Amino acid sequence: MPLDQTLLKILSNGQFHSGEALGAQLGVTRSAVWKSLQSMQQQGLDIHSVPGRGYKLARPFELLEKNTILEYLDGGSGQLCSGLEIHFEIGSTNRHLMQQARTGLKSGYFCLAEQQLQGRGRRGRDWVSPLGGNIYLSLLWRFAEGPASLAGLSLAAGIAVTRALNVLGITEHGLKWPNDVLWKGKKLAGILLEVAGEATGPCHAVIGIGLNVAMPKEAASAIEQAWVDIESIRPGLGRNRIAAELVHQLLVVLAQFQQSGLSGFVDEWRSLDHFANQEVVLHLPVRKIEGIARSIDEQGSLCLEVEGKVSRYGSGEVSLRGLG
Ligand code: BT5
Repeated sequence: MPLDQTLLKILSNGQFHSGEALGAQLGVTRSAVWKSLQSMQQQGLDIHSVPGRGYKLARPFELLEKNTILEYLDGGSGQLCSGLEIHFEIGSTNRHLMQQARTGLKSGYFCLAEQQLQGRGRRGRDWVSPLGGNIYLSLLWRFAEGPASLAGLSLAAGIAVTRALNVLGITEHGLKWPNDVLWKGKKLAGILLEVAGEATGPCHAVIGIGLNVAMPKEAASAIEQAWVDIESIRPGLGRNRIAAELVHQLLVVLAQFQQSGLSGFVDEWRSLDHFANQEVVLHLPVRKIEGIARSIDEQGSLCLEVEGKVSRYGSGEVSLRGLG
């Protein structure tokens, strides 16, 4: 286990620990302890240092634990999980699973990380992924058909996230087409779907979810839109419980999507649509279209009403008129 990780495990009890005691416990010098703490601070973790008392995490921290997450899964969804790995540090959980997919991993395989050094959003954007208590999770799923059959999969994944939030007692959330989970209009989670395979099938998808649980303030300054984390909505929820709920709901949703596609999720998605019937701007690669958002069709395309006529769009970015 890397020194940072072991150190974090000791500090996670929320108590003060002197540099000397930490060094002795880990069999390293005080200066090695200090360097490791400093590097974790640079990665985003809030650590208090008080002369004479030592070091303490600014807030309690629960490291992700594979067995704890698996124990939360009931027999039903647990059987759908083919494996789960947790990394302390990784470039991107999505990229990792896209690469690992070539090794024959089965559907239902998860990768989680405490931090991502190159967390990815869509279209080359970044996902701010500091160490400090958020969830970065990817799931691999295989399909017999080609990528065209996966239209709507990222919308279904959004449903899984909102179902997990419901179970955790978080309400007032909504979905923004195609793939944002909002809470009172602020971005709480993002979904990145990546697909590879033959045009006529088979293909595989990696569904990546970044869910803000406890975002270190300093790292958050890199996010150029309104955001929120679970800690400020409903403090004190354990991260392993949150991760397990997400894993469970994703497994249930993916199993259903594989059988019957988006059809069973369309009404639920519409009921959560944050922009329904609002004046929006749809940003396409070469132009912008202003209209009224009329939610989604059966395939998950955005329905946009312009001068009384509704057209459907399979991709693009939506913002509220006046804001984008
Ligand atoms: C997304 O992209 O919303 C998809 C994010 C998916 C992240 C997960 S984490 C696990 C897996 N592994 C990865 O490498 N990625 C996935 P997009 O719609 O392009 O939104 C990106 C935009 O959201 C950025 O340009 C920022 O404005 C904002 N943003 C970045 N980090 C954020 C954060 N932590 N919380 C809220 N907003 C954020």
